[in-house]
Amino acid sequence: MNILPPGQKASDIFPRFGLPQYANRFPTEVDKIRFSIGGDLEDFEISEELNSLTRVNQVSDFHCVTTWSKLNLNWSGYFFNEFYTKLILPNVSQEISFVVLKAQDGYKTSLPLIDLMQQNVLLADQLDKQPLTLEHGAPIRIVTPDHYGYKNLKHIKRIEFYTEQQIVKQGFLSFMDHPRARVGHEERASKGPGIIYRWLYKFRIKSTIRDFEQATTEYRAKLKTNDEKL
Ligand SMILES: Nc1nc2c(c(=O)[nH]1)N[C@H]1C(S)=C(S)[C@@H](COP(=O)(O)O)O[C@H]1N2
Ligand SMILES: [Mo]
Repeated sequence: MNILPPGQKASDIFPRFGLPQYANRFPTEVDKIRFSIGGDLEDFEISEELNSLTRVNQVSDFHCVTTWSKLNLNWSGYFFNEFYTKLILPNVSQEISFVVLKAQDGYKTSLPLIDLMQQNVLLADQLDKQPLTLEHGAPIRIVTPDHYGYKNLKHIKRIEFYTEQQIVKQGFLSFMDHPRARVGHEERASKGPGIIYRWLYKFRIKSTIRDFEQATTEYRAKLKTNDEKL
């Protein structure tokens, strides 16, 4: 039996989801795993290096801030902790405390390094033993079950490591990105108690799922016609 965190409800489906403005944005490179590292370190690229890490399978729950949860997702990939220790730390000369995550669709978020070093945080490239699809983060994404969905960045393009906290989101919508967003503490947003956001967000679930589904169907159709023309 899974115990749901405060304010969450189990969902039968695992939809492609996010802020409405991302429904029509898609990753450009989904077949090859390749992303860059930077920030307070010198830039370098990660690709085949991941093969030197231990492959791990993990069953974990996924909690979207809008109150839906998908239980028992079957991920496979690499521990972020091992990734950091083996592939990043040798290039680090300062004390890193903050990580900025950037995606191929323009989405970005951040987390304290200590949150990403938890034992259940993955760089995941498979779901249900299959390579990640366009819907769920191809070719590789972050899975951090103890943080709301919006910290589980899909389509990783770049990971930046910093000694100091950075401002990642500015403007009106910045309140939606809590610096930690821990599900157990109901840290849904950076302003006000989490509980009020349950009610604000849950009315948007259906329309968001529909918008994302429609955008994905159209995009897949376009990919298919392009293929046929070649
Ligand atoms: N690159 C990227 N990552 C993202 C998002 C996005 O729009 N783009 N949305 C976030 C949000 S709000 C949620 S709930 C989850 C949804 O993951 P899913 O689409 O695999 O269900 O992805 C998160 N990571
Ligand atoms: Mo979300």
